[in-house]
Amino acid sequence: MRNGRRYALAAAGAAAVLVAAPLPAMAEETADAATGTLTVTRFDDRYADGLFDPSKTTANGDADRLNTSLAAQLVDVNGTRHYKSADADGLYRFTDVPVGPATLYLGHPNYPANEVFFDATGAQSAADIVRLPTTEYFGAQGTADVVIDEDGEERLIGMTALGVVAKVSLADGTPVSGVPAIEFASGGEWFSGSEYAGLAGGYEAQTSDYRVVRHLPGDLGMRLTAPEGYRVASVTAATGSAPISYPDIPMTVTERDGAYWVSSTDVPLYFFDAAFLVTLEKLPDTTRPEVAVVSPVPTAPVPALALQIDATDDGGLQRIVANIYKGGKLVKSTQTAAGGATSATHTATVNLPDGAYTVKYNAQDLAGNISRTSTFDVTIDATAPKATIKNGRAFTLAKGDAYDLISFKLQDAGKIDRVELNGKVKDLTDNVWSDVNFVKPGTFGAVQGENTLVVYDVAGNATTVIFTLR
Ligand SMILES: [Ca+2]
Ligand SMILES: [Ca+2]
Ligand SMILES: [Ca+2]
Ligand SMILES: [Ca+2]
Repeated sequence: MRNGRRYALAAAGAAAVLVAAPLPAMAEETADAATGTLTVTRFDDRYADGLFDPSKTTANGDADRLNTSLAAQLVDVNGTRHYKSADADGLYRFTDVPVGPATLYLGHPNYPANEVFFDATGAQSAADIVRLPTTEYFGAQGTADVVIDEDGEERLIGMTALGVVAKVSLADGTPVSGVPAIEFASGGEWFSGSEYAGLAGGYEAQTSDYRVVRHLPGDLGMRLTAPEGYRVASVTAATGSAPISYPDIPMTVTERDGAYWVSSTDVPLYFFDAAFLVTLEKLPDTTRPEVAVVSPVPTAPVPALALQIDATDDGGLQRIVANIYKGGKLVKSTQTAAGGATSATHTATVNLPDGAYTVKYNAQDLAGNISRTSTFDVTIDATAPKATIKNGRAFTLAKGDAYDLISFKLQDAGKIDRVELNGKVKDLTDNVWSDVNFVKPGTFGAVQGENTLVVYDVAGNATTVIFTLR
């Protein structure tokens, strides 16, 4: 009805203009002069559901209301600017607008703009609303394309300043910086987030000119890629004026399609933030430790087992173990606790009876993973060689406590390696049985008077014999 009346008035105005116009142009002027009206309902979506319904109230009693505080502007098909304040009933009515495409501008209350406008014309739910761009036209303006026709046009335009943020931390509250990817959603659109400067672990989406993205009412979403080695342990949400620091009112979070969602209708004031509070935890460690023996490199008998076994594990080591077996039976177990270190060394010196042994060693991480068990064989020889003086005149000639000639028979189960006579080395073929024959002054470094013969086995054990040559 209202539009019809306005149209009638517009037609009367056109007729008045024609009084002064030349008669032949009358038909053409009548066609060109077709006009229409545009009625704009502008509202603050204080109960943030994207619809204009003042009967609904938020948790703290706020409700949608018309916004009449600023003028609305319309640039018509001819480029003419129409400037309107709200009528007494709170609506903006542009009349006598030439039919054709036009642009509607609704002023932001802040400059630079810190709100977002949306077109809710005909919307049944927040899913139907459409984000409007903000452009500059005598200030920051929510901007909508309209087409004026003779039937009259109506627009329902809402304004909101919802924020969506995330705080990412570990269970102990340590903030997590450098989350590889985090995004926030509203109005069916995803916005890439970044970390606040100066607030570790706090994230939000920013516009290309580094200003906060204001979100449309409806489902507000967040999804993120946890840093390598971590996963999401829990996501909760809260709302408030500064929820990153003071998350006061809990919000219900639902999870779907790999994202977390809250409803903007849980936000008590339409310029508050919904804050997702993300707790990360380390991924379970399923990787075995690596382990390597450093000592001994068991190619020959040794007098004692000096173990050094190194291990590494990215998730932290619990202990390194080396068990010593003889004939398949455990004779000694050694270990070192690693206390969660990512690398550790186990050392032990083990004295054992002579014989052949097998050592099995491995490492365990904090998660209980056990490295491959490795094995090496080792022979213990802790017994010094035997050296006995040979009898028989061909080998040995004794005169009292001294000798004109002396020969030795050498024996060692771990094999004789060499002798040193007065410090002069004589290498021998490694054998269980060996000899040093026909020693007299002038041979093998022997001298008149006291001589010292040291006999070594392969393991390094030594026997010393002192004798006197005449
Ligand atoms: Ca509403
Ligand atoms: Ca591991
Ligand atoms: Ca020996
Ligand atoms: Ca030798």
